[in-house]
Amino acid sequence: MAYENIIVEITDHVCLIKLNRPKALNALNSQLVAELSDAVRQAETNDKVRCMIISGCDKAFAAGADISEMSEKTFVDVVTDDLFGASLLPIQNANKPIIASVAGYALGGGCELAMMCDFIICADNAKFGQPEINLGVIAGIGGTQRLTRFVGKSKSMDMHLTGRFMDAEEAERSGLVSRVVPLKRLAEVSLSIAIKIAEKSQISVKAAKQAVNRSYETTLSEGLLFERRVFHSMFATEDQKEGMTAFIEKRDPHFRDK
Ligand code: DAK
Repeated sequence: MAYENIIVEITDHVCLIKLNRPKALNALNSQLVAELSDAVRQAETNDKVRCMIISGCDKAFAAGADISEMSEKTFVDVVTDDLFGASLLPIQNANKPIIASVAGYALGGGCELAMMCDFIICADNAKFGQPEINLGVIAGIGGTQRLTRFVGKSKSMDMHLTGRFMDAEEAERSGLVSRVVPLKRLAEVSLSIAIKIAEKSQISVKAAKQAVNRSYETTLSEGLLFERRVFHSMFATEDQKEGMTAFIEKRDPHFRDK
């Protein structure tokens, strides 16, 4: 698939996917979403890729679903097309880690896209929000569910009912983002974090991602059992022997994903 709305680059085992509709503040139209999903699917099966980053431009990660594309749609249209249903599953279901690197606006579907990723690093100019209430709709790609899990009911309700934006400092304080960095350093810091993840045993990376995600889906006791069993299974890998031996021998481990 030829990409017109995203730019994809692979460097140091990291696939950088940059949303590239800056004039529309990276509003998520169907073509951009199709390209993004395709890029993630390709990265998932590319052995050279061990981590992904989704980013936007300095002014906007994504200012939401494309309102001009959506405005005339009917109920039957959105149900029939399953708007933003299956098309975003490759991101939600990715096995490889995906970092959202957010500068500027991450609103509506843009905020939801960021939350679909494994974690969010943002620039100090980031603004998060679920302003769909101002358009006479509500969040539709997971905002009411994921934002509530990130920041709790009170703040999530505030965001969804008033449509207000949350700045980077509040987003970090509330647990929505893992780190805030100066805008100038966002790309560099995001890449260095992704490279760090890419250097780990990919078996452990996948296991850690699955175990953390399981905490959203199950009870504590089931989650603890899942984690323990996955931990036990790591002892069947060469990378566990290498990691622990390297520690004892006071050297860096050389993981082979085996
Ligand atoms: N869609 C389309 N175009 C957009 C856009 C958007 N979401 N956001 C910005 N743009 C365009 C503007 O129209 C403008 O285009 P031109 O007029 O230059 O052609 C250009 O980007 C620059 O925007 P502004 O001139 O407005 O820039 P400002 O700096 O003044 O303001 C802003 C920036 C981000 C505060 C403002 O643009 C804004 O409020 N944008 C809309 C934010 C928003 O409401 N986002 C939520 C979108 S609704 C569903 C699932 C999910 C969804 C829907 C259905 N189903 C399952 C059925 C999701 C819905 C949403 O995300």
